Amino acid sequence: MADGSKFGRAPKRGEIDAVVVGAGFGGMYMLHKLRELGVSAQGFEAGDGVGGTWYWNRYPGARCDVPSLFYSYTWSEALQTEWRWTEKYAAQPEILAYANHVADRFELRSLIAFETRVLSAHFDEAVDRWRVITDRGDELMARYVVMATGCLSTPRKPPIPGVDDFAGATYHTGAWPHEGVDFSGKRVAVIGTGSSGIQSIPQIAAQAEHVTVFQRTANYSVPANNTPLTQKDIDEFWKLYPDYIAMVKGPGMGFGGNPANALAATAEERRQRFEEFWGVGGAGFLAAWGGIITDIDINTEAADFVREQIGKTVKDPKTAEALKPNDHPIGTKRICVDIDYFETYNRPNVTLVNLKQTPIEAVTATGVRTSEQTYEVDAMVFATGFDAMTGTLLAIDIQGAGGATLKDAWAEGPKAYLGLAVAGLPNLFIVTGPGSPSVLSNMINSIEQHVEWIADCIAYMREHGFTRIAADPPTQEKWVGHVRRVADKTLFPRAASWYMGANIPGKPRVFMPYIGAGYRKKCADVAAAGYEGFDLQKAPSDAHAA
Ligand code: N01
Repeated sequence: MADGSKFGRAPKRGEIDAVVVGAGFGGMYMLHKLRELGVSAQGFEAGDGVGGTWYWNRYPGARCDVPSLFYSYTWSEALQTEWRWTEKYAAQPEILAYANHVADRFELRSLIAFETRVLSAHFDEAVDRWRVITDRGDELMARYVVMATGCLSTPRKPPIPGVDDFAGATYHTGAWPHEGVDFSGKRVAVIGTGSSGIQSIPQIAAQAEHVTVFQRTANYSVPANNTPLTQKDIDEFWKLYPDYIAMVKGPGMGFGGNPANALAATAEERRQRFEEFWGVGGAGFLAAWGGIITDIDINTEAADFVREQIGKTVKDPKTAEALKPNDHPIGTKRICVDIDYFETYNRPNVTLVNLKQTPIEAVTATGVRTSEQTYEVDAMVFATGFDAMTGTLLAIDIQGAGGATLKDAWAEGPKAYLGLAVAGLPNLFIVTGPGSPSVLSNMINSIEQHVEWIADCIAYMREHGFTRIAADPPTQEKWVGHVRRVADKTLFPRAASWYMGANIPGKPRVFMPYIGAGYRKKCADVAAAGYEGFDLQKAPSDAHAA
């Protein structure tokens, strides 16, 4: 890693304009924008390199489920033209290489202290600055704090009895060893069949002696139909690019679409379109018909179609039946995109354990015990997900004006105005926070929109001499209510998903991302109206606003 700053560096102390937490795609772009504005900024990153989610999730099979050509920053056309993706859906090493290329090309590394975790941020009202403390002894007084900490960055190992007693090697897909893992000749347990499990199981099965998959909830998955990218694909992309940019910069799309056209079509026409979208592959399957995510009848037809494909693919009828999702509408948990996932169950070295019938009772020193039997294994892979959207933020001791803590503010679930700012925490911004489209959108586009909004806001404050901006509590409350009402019109609340916080015992059940249309326009309108819904102040003591 071409980073001279990470080992043995002296703690950073003193005043700075901004602290940026996290060096994934959000943090890197934020640092670039702040530097452009002439705002001094310090990045802190727990890992020893850039890339965020793509730095940590190095499990075999990790791959983007957004087509690579669209999973790129749009803010530098030079970068867009010079970077050449090799596959329709890029694999993790290629995306991490892209992140490293960006860090080098835009000379971002010198702005980041690596292997450094932010422990606390307390707002000092006397000076309108955050006191930011890290685990490496840094203590900075920053006018602004930008949390670019990612939505899926706190891996979660479930509290199964005996889970720490296992004598063999254990891995979590979200914190995979950088040197890789050789499963040759090993009996491996994989717990979890979300996107990470579904991507990694075929790869692990290709190497290991035996894989036992412990499935609690069967999941919908659509084949990626991944292919190498050809020059023709790239030429096509550039033809579409102006429309794509217009869409990215446009008012912002909502989820769901109009069910009317699906209902007007015949069952045969609907089926044909499912076939067509299945053939193309990928998460776009959910766009086969408007209304899949809002109308249970259309949704059930789509779900039946997927169940039928599983039945056709998996040879053993009992395994096929267990793999058919049946307890939530399709799309209400993140749809998975796979390469040979269901086919993998036709391998002689793969066993599916249906935890709905035979739950896990305990992990022992040598394996996994269910209500039926013990499975002896040499290694265990936890593909058990994350404390999504709030876990990483709540792990930092954040205290705003009057000592109000983020923990208290979010005791009943996350509340953030536009997903960008939290009432009571002045001058602190979240990139793709709860209450914004975030995980339901192309993350890289949403990251760009938030970073640009935050940069514009800081520029505005500096220009007008403001030292404090805070979301107005009643306006935030209205937004939070709106986010919930929009979600309630969809099928999303019917699933016990991580979108709802349902994967973490005790976490409030609140649908966290925003699914409505027009989000970008709303953010732009708020800014154009002088940051409507925010309270802006000037500190008389601070003549030179940072
Ligand atoms: O995590 P998950 P993930 N006993 O929470 C199971 C993104 N992503 O890492 O559903 C047994 O989805 C749990 O079962 P259940 C994407 O947004 C993207 O896979 O709770 N099982 C579930 O099967 C994704 O949605 C890509 O019943 C237990 C699994 O573990 C998000 O990250 C690739 C259990 C967790 O699934 C998270 O995906 C990877 C227990 N005690 C990830 N506890 C791309 O393709 C949990 N489970 C870009």
